[in-house]
Parts: sequence; C-alpha cells; structure tokens
Amino acid sequence: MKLVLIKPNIGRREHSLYVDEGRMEPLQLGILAALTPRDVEIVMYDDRMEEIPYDEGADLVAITVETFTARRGYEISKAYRERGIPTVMGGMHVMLLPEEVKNHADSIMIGDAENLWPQLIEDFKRGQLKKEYRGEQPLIPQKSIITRRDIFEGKGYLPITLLQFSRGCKYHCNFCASTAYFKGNHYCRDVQDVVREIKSQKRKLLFFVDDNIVADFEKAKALFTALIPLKVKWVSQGSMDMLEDQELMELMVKSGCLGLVIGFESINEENLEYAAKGANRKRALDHYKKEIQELRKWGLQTWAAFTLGYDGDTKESIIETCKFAIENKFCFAAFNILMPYPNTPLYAKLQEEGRLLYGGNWWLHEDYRFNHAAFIPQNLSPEDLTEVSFWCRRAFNSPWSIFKRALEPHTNLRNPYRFFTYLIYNPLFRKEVFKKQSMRFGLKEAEKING
Ligand code: B12
Ligand code: SF4
Repeated sequence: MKLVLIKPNIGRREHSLYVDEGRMEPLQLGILAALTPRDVEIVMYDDRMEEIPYDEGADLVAITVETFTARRGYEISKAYRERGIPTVMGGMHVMLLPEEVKNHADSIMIGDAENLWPQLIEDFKRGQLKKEYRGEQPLIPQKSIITRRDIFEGKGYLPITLLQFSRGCKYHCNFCASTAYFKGNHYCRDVQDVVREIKSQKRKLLFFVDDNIVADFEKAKALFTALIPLKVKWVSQGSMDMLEDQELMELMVKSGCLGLVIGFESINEENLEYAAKGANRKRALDHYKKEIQELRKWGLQTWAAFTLGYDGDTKESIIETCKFAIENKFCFAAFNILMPYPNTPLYAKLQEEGRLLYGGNWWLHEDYRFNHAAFIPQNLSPEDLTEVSFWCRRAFNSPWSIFKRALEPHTNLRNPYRFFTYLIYNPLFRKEVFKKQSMRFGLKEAEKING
C-alpha cells in the first residue's frame, strides 16, 4: 500500500506562485508517518514549495488542513479524487468544521490521530474506510511515539527541529482556535519520550510548537530540568504569567530557552477584556513595563504577538501598538488582524452582531485575501484595518527598525549567537511580509467552493 501525505500551501500571489522561504517541518505529517504500520510505503509532498505529482499513483492520500489552507486542501483533494484516489483529511480545521470538510474528502478524522490512525489504515486495507473517525483526545499525546523525520529530508526546511511537549492551553481567549480544539484542556507528553525524541535526531536547535509550554508550571519545570543535560537551544510559545515563578524562569533559561512567542495581543486593557486574555489581565495598564524588564533580565529574545482590530482599537491605537513594539526592541513581532476562526466564541459573537464579511466563510471565499479583515471593526473600516495592519508589519520590519531594535543589550546583543539569530531571521521575515500580503487562497482562479 502507498500512502501520500500532503501539507497544502495557503495559496498563491496575484500573478505568481508563492514559495514559503521560512517554511518549517510539518510536524503532524511526521507523527502520522510514525503511527503508520511499517509495511505501508510513505511519500510526503509539501505544496509550499514543490509540485504535487498527482499522476504518480497512490492508494490513499492524507491531507492536513488548517482554516487558511482549507481552500487549497480541497483543491488538492479534488484532483486526487478525480483520478479515483481516495483522500482523508484531518487537522485543526476538521475539528472546527467537520460538516464542511466532509464534502471534500472520502474520510475525515476529528481530533488527534494517535488513537485512530492505525485503525483507519486497517479499515482501508480491508476496504472498509469509514466516512468519519472521531475519538477521545489521547490524555498523553505521542505516548512512546517518536516523530518520523526521514520524510522531511531534502525539502529545504529551516534548520530547526519541530516537536511538542504539550497540546492545548488552560486559558480561553475568545479568538483562539486551539482552545476551541482542545476545549481548554492541556495535555502533556511523557518527559522521557521528549528526551528520547531529542536524542533520536542530530539538531541542537529545537522549536517546541506547544500552544503554551508553561500552561502547567510544575510540568514545565520537569521538562526543563530534563532538558538541561541535553545542552540544546530552544524556542516555543508561552503566556506571560510564567514571569511570576522565578524557579520556572531559572530552569527555562538554564535549559537553553532563547525566547518565546508571547501573546501581548494589545496594549489596551479594555481589548484584553474583550479577548478574555486571562494571562495578561491588568498587565497592559502600565504597558507591560514590569514584564518587559523581566524578559530582558532573563535574556529572552521575545517574539511579541499582537492582534489588531478589537472594539477598543482605532487607527491611531494600532499605530501606537506598532511604535510600542519598536520602542521596546522586540526581537520579532507579529501584527495579526483579529480573525474570526470558525467555532470560536469570537466567531459566534461577530456572527450574532451581523459583522462577519464574505458570507461568514472567508476561508473559502474567492474574493478573500490573506491578512485582510474578515469582519466589520467597531471604529474603522475593514479596508483601513487591513491597511494599517500591513503598515505595522512594514514599519516593524523596516531596515531602520531592524537596525534600531538590534541595539538591545540584554537580548539581541547578548552574545554573537543571539545577534546572528537576530540578523538572519529579521530580513527573512521582512521578505515574507511583502510576499504573503493579499495572497489568494488556493491556486485555482475564482472557483466557487461550497462549504
Ligand atoms: C507551529 C505553528 C506555526 C508555524 C508553522 C509550522 C510549520 N510546520 O510550518 C508558524 C509560526 C510559521 C505558523 C504560522 C502561522 N500560523 Co500557526 N501554528 C503553529 C502551532 C503552534 C503548532 C502547529 C503544529 O505543528 N501542531 C502540532 C501537530 C502535531 O498538531 P496538529 O496539526 O493539530 O495535528 C494533530 C491532529 O490535528 C491530527 N492531524 C493533523 N493533520 C492531520 C491529517 C490527517 C489526514 C489526519 C488523519 C490527522 C491529522 O493528528 C495530529 C497528531 O495528533 C499551531 C497551534 C496548534 N495547536 O496546532 C498554530 C496554528 C495552526 N497557526 C495558526 C495560524 C493562524 C497561523 C498563521 C496564519 C498566522 C498568521 N496570521 O500569519 C500563520 C500561517 C502559516 C503559513 N502557512 O504561512 C492557527 C490556525 C487556526 C486555524 N483555525 O486553522 C493555529 C491553530 C494557532 C491558534 N492558536 O489559533 N504557525
Ligand atoms: S493564551 Fe494563547 S494558546 Fe492559550 S487560549 Fe490564549 S491565545 Fe490560545
């Protein structure tokens, strides 16, 4: 049996293809490969930089789907099904909108693959593939399962190994798709499995793609303690309440943490209330002064994530947010428009208020473009929100800002390695800002795709 695994791209630029130069290993496909019985031949294609050879032949095609890759994922599925090859879809978007995805695949898997994937392969081999697989979340993800990384070889991914310690997060931010997926639960792997996984590969630079690696302080401490002897360097995502636990921070730094993506979201307390951003409560009142000092003290190179377009936002407040990020010399920052991801509380709220654009399913709409507003903001037009958010990305990643932000002695200038990291990745992200803006979803011209 031959199984083809696919990671879809978002889409394409208006007049040319989009190749993601900052692409990273698609971890979920490495996990699916590890869960697949050894007698199955596996090939992986990453639509972000290679053409999919539809006519090469396959018995089954497995496609991972997130909301922003759904349209492209459906195109790929259609191309295989037209050739008589069945497809199965899984991933974040399938959990959020199973009824939509069902229309585009022979089978879907709702939730994590660990408990169900081997069964699906068995069913397929016996000619009894079901239309839907839905199981309980595994309480311990990837139990004794080490990601298969041979499928990533030669694909030109950034030289950083993606892996997970935990899934989900204890918080309930109203826009967060992960929380809709994990329903506010937080599941951790066995620390020894993580150690084995790190030892099973050669790289010393790791990206824990956890939603919030510090969602459980004590479990995080156990992980960090186990990482110390491995002498790795790592990055991840974490909420800023971590700064309240000195022991946690000490272990984090000792275990090789270079920095974290931290959801600042907004410098306006009212917006944080709107987003139900529990981890930040009251911290925006003095513009995160104490938190930023602490992050510097620990020498962490922060990737500050902001969300723009809350009801308390105006054009001016958004520009202020960008200035705040430059003034504080963050290593990196994201300025994402608030997105109504399906099945989130934010989506329900905006729907009820009649503020959703593109008929409520922007991810399939032929006119929707990447990084554009998909709802009507309170104090500015959707077009202005799109424009000012793009302005923030351009300003933060401008050569002048890159120069100015480099001069932060505790973080970006801490040592030559940190400075080198800063210098390599800032120009790369700058390039991506321009390439991604206003990308079309899917590769096909204005085709109507049904929900
Ligand atoms: C790492 C990461 C990134 C990395 C990319 C990593 C990569 N490989 O390229 C970076 C930082 C670049 C990134 C960027 C973005 N990301 Co991102 N990212 C993540 C994160 C934190 C982890 C993804 C991951 O590897 N998870 C680990 C795997 C193992 O989990 P999984 O995919 O859920 O897979 C399991 C199951 O779902 C299932 N499964 C998955 N696929 C399949 C397929 C089949 C066939 C089957 C049977 C089962 C199955 O089995 C797996 C194992 O149990 C997620 C959060 C999350 N919890 O997933 C956000 C997340 C996916 N990102 C998100 C977003 C919005 C983005 C951006 C659009 C942000 C932006 N505005 O620019 C960009 C766009 C990316 C792009 N293509 O350009 C959202 C997506 C929301 C949604 N509804 O789809 C998420 C969920 C974050 C969130 N909290 O909302 N991201
Ligand atoms: S803290 Fe981050 S991961 Fe947790 S619910 Fe909020 S946005 Fe999602």
